[in-house]
Amino acid sequence: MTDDLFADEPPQPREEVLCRGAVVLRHFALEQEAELLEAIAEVTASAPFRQMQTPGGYIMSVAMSCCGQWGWVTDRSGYRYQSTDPETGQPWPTMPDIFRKLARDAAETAGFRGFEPDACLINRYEPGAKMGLHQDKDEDDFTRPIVSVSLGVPATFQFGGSRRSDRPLNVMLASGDVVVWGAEARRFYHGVLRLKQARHGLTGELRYNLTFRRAR
Ligand code: MD6
Ligand code: FE
Repeated sequence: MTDDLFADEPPQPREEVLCRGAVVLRHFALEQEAELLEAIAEVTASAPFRQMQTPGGYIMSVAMSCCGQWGWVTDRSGYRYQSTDPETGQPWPTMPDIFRKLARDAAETAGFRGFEPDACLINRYEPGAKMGLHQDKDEDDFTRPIVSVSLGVPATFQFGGSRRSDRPLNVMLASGDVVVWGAEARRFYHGVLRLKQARHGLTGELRYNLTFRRAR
């Protein structure tokens, strides 16, 4: 950890392998933090954050929105991708270029060339919000990776294995950290522990997460 010894230099990106197919790119999006947050504000002005219902009838503690050709939604009838926002009936907002380029560059850095996301899920965590262990398995092509960008207050990301019972690794994700996830890790269980009360200069008490996928 040499970051703070050179406090007048921006922290240098660093790669931490979690397992075959999954890597954390520390600070990868840090320079673009403010611009990414502005783009989130623009997208969610037309597709507002909402807390969706799971098929089992629970209200998710994480508020979500989407942009791009496909949006991920859940309600009593199940999880799915759809091209329109169920709240407004309108197509999801266009994926901002800065999102698309970041996702592509991060994927390439992790060894997945030519990643063209058609879906971006935007998660917003308030203190106390969490996401239980789950697999991302509603996409058509599991040879495509997922790119996940953390912004704002840090969170503990849990990263398990192919079975729910596999004991997860706890990984702290700070603002600007990017996780790229593919190959044999693509369907591994993962989640986010209850967000602790903390402050970030640009987001206050909130954490945002962007997950980019190729849905179709
Ligand atoms: C989050 N992330 O960090 C939730 N899924 O808020 C995810 O569910 C996720 O970070 C697949 C790959 C990376 C992720
Ligand atoms: Fe996920």
